[in-house]
Amino acid sequence: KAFSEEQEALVVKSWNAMKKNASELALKFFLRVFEIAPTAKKLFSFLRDSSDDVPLEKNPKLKAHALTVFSMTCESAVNLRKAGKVTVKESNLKDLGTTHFKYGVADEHFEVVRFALLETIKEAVPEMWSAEMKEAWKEAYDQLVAAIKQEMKSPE
Ligand code: HEM
Ligand code: ISQ
Repeated sequence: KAFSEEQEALVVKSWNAMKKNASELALKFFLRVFEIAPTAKKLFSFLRDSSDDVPLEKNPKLKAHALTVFSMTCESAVNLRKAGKVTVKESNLKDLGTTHFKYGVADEHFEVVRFALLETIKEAVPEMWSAEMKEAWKEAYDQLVAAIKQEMKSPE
């Protein structure tokens, strides 16, 4: 599916506006995921291993992890437009496929995370939010997920 320059611009613009509140955003994103799917908490080793008396917002790995999902989706949007396909650099698709397969991430989880991602953006930049912006993020996320799932299906 084609990804237009306008769609890329909508994703990049909103991500740039959200970055300054990155911490708060990351925490909200994670909390939203666990609100919808409480059992997903068990998938994350750094949450499973941390004792119950360390609150989520104090977990050092949580913020970085949630922000990676945002930045990779944004990066995916840029590359979809530039190259016409998903390319991610930080950690390659094979590694992402392996990690998510190993930790037991299921199809429903990808939908929960997509919903949480879109809601988090909507609340972060209400003045910018539009049906077009939603569609652009959804498309960038869906295509990134399709690429990750492809790798999950054929683990080495
Ligand atoms: C780990 C990105 C979807 C659960 C990771 C890592 C990245 C990442 C970059 C760390 C890579 C590594 O350790 O090799 C993404 C992206 C997603 C996505 C870009 C969608 C576009 C999901 C979904 C779930 C999930 C839907 C399930 C709720 C996990 C878990 C880990 C992980 C459990 C391992 C965390 C740990 O170290 O314990 N993800 N993820 N991810 N992701 Fe995702
Ligand atoms: C998916 N993978 C890694 C980290 C995440 C944080 C929040 C929501 C989804 C995630």
